[in-house]
Amino acid sequence: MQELKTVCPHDCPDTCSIIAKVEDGKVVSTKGDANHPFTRGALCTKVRHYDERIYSPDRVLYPMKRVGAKGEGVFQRITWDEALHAIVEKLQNTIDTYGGESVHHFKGSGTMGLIQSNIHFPFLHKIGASRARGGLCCPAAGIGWKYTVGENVGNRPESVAHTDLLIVWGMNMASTNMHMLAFYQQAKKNGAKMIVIDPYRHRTAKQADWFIPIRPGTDAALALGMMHVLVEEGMTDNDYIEKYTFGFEELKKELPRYTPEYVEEITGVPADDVRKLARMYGQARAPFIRMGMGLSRNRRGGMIVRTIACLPGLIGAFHKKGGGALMFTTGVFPLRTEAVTRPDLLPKPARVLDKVRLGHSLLEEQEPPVTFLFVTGGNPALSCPDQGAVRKGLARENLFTVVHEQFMTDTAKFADILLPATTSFESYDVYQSFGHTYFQKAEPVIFPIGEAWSNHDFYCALARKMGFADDVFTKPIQELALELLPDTITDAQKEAFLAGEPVELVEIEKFFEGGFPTSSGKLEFYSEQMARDGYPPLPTYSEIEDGEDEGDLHLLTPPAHYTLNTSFGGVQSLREKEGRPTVRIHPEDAKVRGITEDGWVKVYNDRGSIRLWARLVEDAPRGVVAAEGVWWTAHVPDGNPLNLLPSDRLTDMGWGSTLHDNRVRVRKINKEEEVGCREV
Ligand SMILES: Nc1nc2c(c(=O)[nH]1)N[C@H]1C(S)=C(S)[C@@H](COP(=O)(O)OP(=O)(O)OC[C@H]3O[C@@H](n4cnc5c(=O)[nH]c(N)nc54)[C@H](O)[C@@H]3O)O[C@H]1N2
Ligand SMILES: Nc1nc2c(c(=O)[nH]1)N[C@H]1C(S)=C(S)[C@@H](COP(=O)(O)OP(=O)(O)OC[C@H]3O[C@@H](n4cnc5c(=O)[nH]c(N)nc54)[C@H](O)[C@@H]3O)O[C@H]1N2
Ligand code: SF4
Ligand SMILES: [Mo]
Repeated sequence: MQELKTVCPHDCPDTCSIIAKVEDGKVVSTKGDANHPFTRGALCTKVRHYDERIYSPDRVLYPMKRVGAKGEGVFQRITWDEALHAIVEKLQNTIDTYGGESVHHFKGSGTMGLIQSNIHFPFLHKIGASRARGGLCCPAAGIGWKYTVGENVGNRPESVAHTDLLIVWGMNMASTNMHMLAFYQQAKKNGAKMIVIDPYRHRTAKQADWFIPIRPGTDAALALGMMHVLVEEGMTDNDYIEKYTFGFEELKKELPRYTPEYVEEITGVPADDVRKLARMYGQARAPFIRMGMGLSRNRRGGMIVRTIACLPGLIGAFHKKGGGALMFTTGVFPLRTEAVTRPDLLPKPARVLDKVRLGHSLLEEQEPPVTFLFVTGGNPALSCPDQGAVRKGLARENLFTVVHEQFMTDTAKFADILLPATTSFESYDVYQSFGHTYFQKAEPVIFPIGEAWSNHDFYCALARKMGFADDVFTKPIQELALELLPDTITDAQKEAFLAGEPVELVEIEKFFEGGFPTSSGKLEFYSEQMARDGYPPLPTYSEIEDGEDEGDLHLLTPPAHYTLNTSFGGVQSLREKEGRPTVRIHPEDAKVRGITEDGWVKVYNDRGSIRLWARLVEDAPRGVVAAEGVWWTAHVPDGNPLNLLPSDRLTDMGWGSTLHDNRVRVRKINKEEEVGCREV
């Protein structure tokens, strides 16, 4: 038996260091690595029995070609050689007929490894394929944060151990960032308090000292109301403002209208609570705000994050031990990702398509049309909004789709050629985190299962078969990894990296030495860059006309505790723990719809209709319903995916998804409809 080190590849801020126990070439168990400074030996429930995912009966083990209808999932085994040959032939034909831009790619967040998740880029650049902009997750959050702070860095997550007040703003930390919450537990022992601001009472909210339910999408108004009270009641740190911030006088002129009473009208948070919150924040020694990604998944998302990021600037919290704020840590890594992405291989600027609007790109008239689609590490037939359009697009007979996957996912079933992918336990990569400051390399701990290839294996082989001789396609992956390292790396850091230890290259505190990493060197209440980019230069709450009457309830689509996006749908034990595809609805909202007890209901709007198990609980305030998790269609009662309901509208910044910003109706299902409702 061997104990081998690896890293969790999933799209999670915690990027855990894992120790895999391997016996006779098989992973028999997984545990956390106690030597990792941030994750400290703990793994979440999802990854604690990762062998179940690696050896799942749903794994794709061999290359296959489709012999059934698109979406049906009937395939015939072929060899890798045959698969590559078929892809190259079709690709060349497509490029000759329509040009390189008729080729499109959906890159998901299945692996966060810097090489495996980027290695398709040099290949796509070479053929001049269409490029994707934006993303499902949270591009608006990154952009909004940077307008205020300058870089995607914040206060060290571990430092929350020294806070006296943690505000968890739009994040279900207990499910999605548990290691940072563990640092807060140390502060709690010393009397710290936790406030959660979220539209619904999730796991983390239930642990909070104070849960503040807020109307979705209105957080900028709440933050501005807090600023109003801080200024009015003289709780600001004026020396700090003078030294470290830009544009306070302009901001001050905006604040009078954000009275707690006006803020109550917008947010639903009672005026007295707005005052109480502002006072708790203003009087705390070192308050820390942890913002979640979901906070930005709405039409005001970027501006919300930009506005909340201003709050610590008013009281000097960014420079207090235990205080400040955090959105991402991504900006702390000076790694040379262009060694893998190779923008220099792009012959000319290529057409750009919105990732969030995949259905639109596949269905609506494009010049040239999209006739070839690669999917790597993603499951757009479940994860993208406006599923109706996505699935119709994927079903197009004149679209050739290549899916490289670990599992027989909903998307895989639409593939013309389906290729088996390794898991991170079977492949090499380098990981940086977006929730802590360490990066780490991981060697494979077992041989590939079946005939699985890594993304690197696949795209390099395909490039060579296309006749591309560039060195990125031929050099060993270990060499590529070394090219990611910056010149500034010390010998000791390099040695630790090569030994597979977590390495911190730059201390995050450096970014705040003497100021902020913005162009003015200060935290920007007023942003000239925003004005240049066509946004209001000051923190703002803006009204949005809905314009469409899609439903009378606001739908939230947050993460589930026991799964991660769609990546654990193939693990039965986790699915069983999660229970059923559920929608939480306030008992009063249920009652007026004739629903008096928990049971299957129909949730629908203009885009689609699905079945969910209604749980009548006061976790959801009136007017809001929450459906956690994205279930595979094989595990939902009528086979209809949740993301039929959200629209493909974009965020205010960064072409992100607005998955938390949709309206639906809920109704009881009739007796005859129950027949189609298989028990799951
Ligand atoms: N309703 C609802 N919708 C959501 C969300 C939600 O919470 N609710 N979350 C949204 C968010 S935040 C995100 S980031 C997106 C995520 O959506 P996607 O980016 O589509 O990610 P996943 O659904 O996790 O699918 C990742 C797939 O990649 C495969 N994979 C993993 N590693 C590798 C690899 O190394 N190589 C290859 N070839 N494949 C691999 C996995 O098996 C998995 O099927 O979903 C968004 N959609
Ligand atoms: N267990 C588990 N862990 C995960 C994932 C998972 O699916 N399961 N997904 C991973 C991925 S890809 C990501 S991006 C992260 C996401 O992790 P989180 O940031 O925790 O989750 P989000 O969906 O982004 O939404 C977080 C919270 O934002 C709230 N919210 C929505 N709209 C608003 C609003 O307008 N205002 C406020 N204040 N709150 C709002 C939602 O109700 C939800 O509780 O988690 C990662 N980790
Ligand atoms: S999903 Fe997140 S918490 Fe779980 S093991 Fe991976 S990095 Fe750690
Ligand atoms: Mo995400």
